[in-house]
Amino acid sequence: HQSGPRGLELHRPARRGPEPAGFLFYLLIVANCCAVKDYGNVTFEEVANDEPIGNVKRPRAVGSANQRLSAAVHAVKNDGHTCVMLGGDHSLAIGSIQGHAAAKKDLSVVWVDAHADINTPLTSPTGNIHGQPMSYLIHELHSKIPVLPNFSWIKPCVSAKDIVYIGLRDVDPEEHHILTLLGIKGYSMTEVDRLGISKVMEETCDYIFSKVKKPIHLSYDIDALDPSISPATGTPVVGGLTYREGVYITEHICQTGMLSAMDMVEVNPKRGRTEDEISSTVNAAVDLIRGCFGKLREGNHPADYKMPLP
Ligand code: 6HN
Ligand code: MN
Ligand code: MN
Ligand code: MN
Repeated sequence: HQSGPRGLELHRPARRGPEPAGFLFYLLIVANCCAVKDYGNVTFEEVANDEPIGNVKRPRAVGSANQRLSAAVHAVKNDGHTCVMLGGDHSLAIGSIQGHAAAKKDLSVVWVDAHADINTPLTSPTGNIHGQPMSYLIHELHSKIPVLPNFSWIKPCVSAKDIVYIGLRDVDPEEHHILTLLGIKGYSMTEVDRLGISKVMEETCDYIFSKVKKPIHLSYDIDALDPSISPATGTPVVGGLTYREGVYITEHICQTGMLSAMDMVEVNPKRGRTEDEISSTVNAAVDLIRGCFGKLREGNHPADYKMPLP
């Protein structure tokens, strides 16, 4: 998907119908100046007798859905496109990053989230896999991951030094230990407050591009934004990014020219209490995606634009 002068035009269907299986919401993506190809949905299929392993919930269903997602993302990348995943919860980053890494060796990951999502199955306080995706993907944590059914296809594919977190404000003690132990770069909301978002993004890009310009996997959890903007999500946390800080991140990532795939996750209309809460959350997600594909707040015009003559 090329970033065009006006960015992507994304429209939400006027009528809220039944949601396609596997996605908690969907957007009808209409090509404007960008060529957009819809690769369809990856369905989340229930698996019979999917008993917890330890406290890990629904391992077989999540493992198998991610395996199919990984193959789908691999195919999109082999077609040469920038890939956009609309979630769905953040466990989809397992398949999405794995499939991306299968096509592009040496990725950097920019993880925008209130949460670090780096619990191992053994440290997780909840057993929810959406709080664990990073742990399966990082080389340095490989020896800490127990065997789980339908997870054996996963091969660690990112190094701790190639990850940057932005927006953290709800990190479990076990996760904080892992982040410290591996020396993972992160800008919590404290650093966003101290430095401002422009400095955070400048430093983030200096850091990930310090040796070679690696392709970026942007994993954007809508709960990074403050719940006053995006309340329709599973685990809202007060004190988040403003709408403007959230969009600035996407504008900055876009201008690097290195965005290779993005996840837009945890957008969950079922968690909205009013129509306004749902539309505010979904519209923010759309604006973040458009920012990633070249939509500028200063305005855009086609390079070959000609003014009408009198
Ligand atoms: N998310 N740290 C908590 C857990 O259950 O491991 C919360 C995870 C939130 C997940 O942001 O996608
Ligand atoms: Mn979730
Ligand atoms: Mn997350
Ligand atoms: Mn989160």
